[in-house]
Amino acid sequence: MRAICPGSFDPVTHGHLDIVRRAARLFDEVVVGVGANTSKSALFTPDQRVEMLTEVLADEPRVRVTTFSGLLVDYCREHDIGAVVKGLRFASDFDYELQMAQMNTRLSGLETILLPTSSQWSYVSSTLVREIARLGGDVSPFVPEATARRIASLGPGLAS
Ligand code: COD
Repeated sequence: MRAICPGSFDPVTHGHLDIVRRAARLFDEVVVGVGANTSKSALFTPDQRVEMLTEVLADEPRVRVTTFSGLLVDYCREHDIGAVVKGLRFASDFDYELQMAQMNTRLSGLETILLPTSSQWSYVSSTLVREIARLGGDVSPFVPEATARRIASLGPGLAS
């Protein structure tokens, strides 16, 4: 079966990568779908995020990375994707993910698999990485090396 790991990935973190790599052990093919979460202010464009994810996941032959827009259920129907894989860190993730999972099932019968975060990445989020980066801190422990370099290259005038 083909599955999708959807997210904003702005930027991709070791927490995201852990979920994608574990999903790739469970499914025949995993699509990493870069979507837009309009409630968050972006650091990178969707195309830049796809580039960074593609580079770091080049060693996973069953994983491919793409952007998607519109409803996730429509994208999955059009691309023969049978399951959504999401990561769970804490109770607030559960509340958010459960509601989306139930809505997606109601909309089209699409199932969601919730994988618990690995303990070493449970506190990592793109939102905190963006904040640390904007305030000039070191994000290299939380993101792949190439992503950290890319964030550093944005310089002091980081996208707002
Ligand atoms: N450890 C484990 N999992 C993690 C970690 C971590 N450290 N960090 C993040 N994750 C998980 C998140 O829990 C989430 O499951 C996934 O990784 C992606 O996280 P983000 O923050 O990059 O992405 P989001 O939550 O902003 O992405 C939201 C989507 C774009 C997926 C969502 O808005 C969506 O599906 N939009 C499409 C429109 C749609 O269909 N809307 C109706 C939904 S019912």
